[in-house]
Amino acid sequence: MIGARRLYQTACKSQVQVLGRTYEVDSMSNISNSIAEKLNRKLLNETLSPLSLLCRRIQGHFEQAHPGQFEFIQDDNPVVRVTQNFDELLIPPSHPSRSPHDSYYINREFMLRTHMTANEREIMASGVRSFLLVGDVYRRDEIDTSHLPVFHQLEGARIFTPDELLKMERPLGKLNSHMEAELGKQALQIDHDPRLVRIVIQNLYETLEGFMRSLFGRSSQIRWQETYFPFTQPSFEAEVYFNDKWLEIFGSGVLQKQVIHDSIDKSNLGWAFGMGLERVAMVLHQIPDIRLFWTTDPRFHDQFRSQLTNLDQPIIFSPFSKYPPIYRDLSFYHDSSFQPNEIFELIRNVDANVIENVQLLDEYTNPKTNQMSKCYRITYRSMECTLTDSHVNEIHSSIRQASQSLLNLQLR
Ligand code: FA5
Ligand code: MG
Repeated sequence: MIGARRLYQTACKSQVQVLGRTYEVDSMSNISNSIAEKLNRKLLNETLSPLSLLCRRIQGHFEQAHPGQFEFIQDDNPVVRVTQNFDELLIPPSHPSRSPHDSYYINREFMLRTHMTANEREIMASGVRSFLLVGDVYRRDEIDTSHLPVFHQLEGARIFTPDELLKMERPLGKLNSHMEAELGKQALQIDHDPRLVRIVIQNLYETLEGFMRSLFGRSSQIRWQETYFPFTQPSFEAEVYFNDKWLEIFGSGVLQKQVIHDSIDKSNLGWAFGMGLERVAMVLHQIPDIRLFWTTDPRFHDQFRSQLTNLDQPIIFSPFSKYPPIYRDLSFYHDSSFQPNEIFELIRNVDANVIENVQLLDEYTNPKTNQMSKCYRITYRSMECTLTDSHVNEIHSSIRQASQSLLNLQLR
């Protein structure tokens, strides 16, 4: 039933190599060819990638604003145990992100991390209490100009002893009034001292406001809102007003007691945050399509060269080409087991590089027969050349064939 899973199994039989290690394939395995290709290219190690430049800039800010405080760690191996990504972070067994429709499984024991929070506990276990962590993360997702199944996250965390916190307390203990209001909406963790929690939140707020202003400008407008994560309580997300839009930058909160590693005394408290690097780089440089980060065209990377010597140099990307799009529609009948992410994954596996967008145009359920149908419009556009009609027809016909043979869809 699951297309990507079949593609993978035919290609790889009973074992698979991921980043030099061999894993057994089982019924959970669903890593597709297009993901396997991306696993080996480490954008954070390419000096002219706007992502690695952004990481250096972030590191520079933290070293200057909080000297000696944070250890900077890059983790290039996205393979984690399923328990690390979910169970240890208190993500319940029924959570939708655990579904193989949403996440990439190597097998029932190992997966590609869906967020950098998955590596936090092992860093704490190594004795590091205050860190910034970057790496690649993987999620099965829709296809458009701001989503790819692989992106990069910066995670940060800081753990305090009660003594450290009390030394940081302000005479007035005053929180920013907006944070005060947001905090008022959420319950604290049982057995957390509200006085200590306020100091943790004050530090989270000041550290991350300073960080966002260093990225988006001193006078940028920032707003904090309550949100929910299973591994933090209370939890906040922050948005920045940039180019006439509010943009979600990161999620954050006070780490759940059970999430802080057992090697750390139970009286300690800490905060953590997680932020998407592509999203920030796209906004800062006005990069219009997330696929550009993966191009090998030097006309992209050369535009960031001046940041090698001056990281704060503002750079607005100028599109080097806008090749025309070609549209094709894919219409089919399906039953209630149909999952949209399966068709996205199938399309990506036929040729991920020339597909800009897949959009649901129309859906219909026949009231008499209960038969369902959907029509998706696929936008074909290359970043590197003008596509010809016959090339697109070939790809489109492969997609049609694969929809029939792998997903059992009845084409219209
Ligand atoms: C998380 O991944 C949490 N682990 C963040 C966190 C860490 C919360 C520590 C509390 C404590 P979320 O799924 O919202 O949360 O993603 C975090 C950030 O990653 C988002 O704010 C956004 O900047 C970025 N992001 C999420 N999904 C995508 C995507 N598909 N493409 C690009 N960036 C994304
Ligand atoms: Mg979010």
